[in-house]
Amino acid sequence: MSILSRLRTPVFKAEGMPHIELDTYRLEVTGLVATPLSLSWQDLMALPYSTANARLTSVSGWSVRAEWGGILWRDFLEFISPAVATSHATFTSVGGGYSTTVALKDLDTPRVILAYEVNKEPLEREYGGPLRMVIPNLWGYKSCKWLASVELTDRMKGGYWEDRGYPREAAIEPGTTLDVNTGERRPIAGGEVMDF
Ligand SMILES: Nc1nc2c(c(=O)[nH]1)N[C@H]1C(S)=C(S)[C@@H](COP(=O)(O)O)O[C@H]1N2
Ligand SMILES: [Mo]
Repeated sequence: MSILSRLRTPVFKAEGMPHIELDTYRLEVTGLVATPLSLSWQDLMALPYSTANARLTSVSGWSVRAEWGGILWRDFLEFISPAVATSHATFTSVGGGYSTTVALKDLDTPRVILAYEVNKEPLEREYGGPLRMVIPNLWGYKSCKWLASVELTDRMKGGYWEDRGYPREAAIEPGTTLDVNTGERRPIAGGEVMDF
């Protein structure tokens, strides 16, 4: 059982929970890239491994800190070599039922990660395994679970929650949040939650 389930971190699955086998899993990289890629699990495991200690903070009022393990976005971006016109990335989940778009400038921070581990344990399916985004500086709905494709584009787009009224930019706003790690309600200043 991972730290996330021990803490009873909420499980969000707007589109349901896809069935994914590692043997047939592929991460598609499309759009404004030199060469479109279809990466197998083995291909992903060959990319540089890092960890990022960071919070996932939901607009619905909770925040969880964990040590996410996987491929840092900065390393991934270097590997896929995007075209100069690229300004955004669209993330879509397996089956296509959930998607969200993020500006590359918002992804260009050291703790944005394509995560397949949490606290050195494999990321459970409930929490987006085998592979999810963790973007600690934006509301949690930008951190696409069950990642199936990354499309590089030159524009912002709608998405699952964005089309239902949530902001496309999704900067974390000041307010209060329930710290899932301690069970305490705490004020947040806006932006990535760094102080607890
Ligand atoms: N594919 C997919 N990704 C998703 C969601 C979802 O419903 N489906 N929910 C989002 C929301 S609103 C949040 S806050 C986080 C929650 O992550 P968790 O379910 O692992 O706690 O995942 C985000 N990524
Ligand atoms: Mo959320």
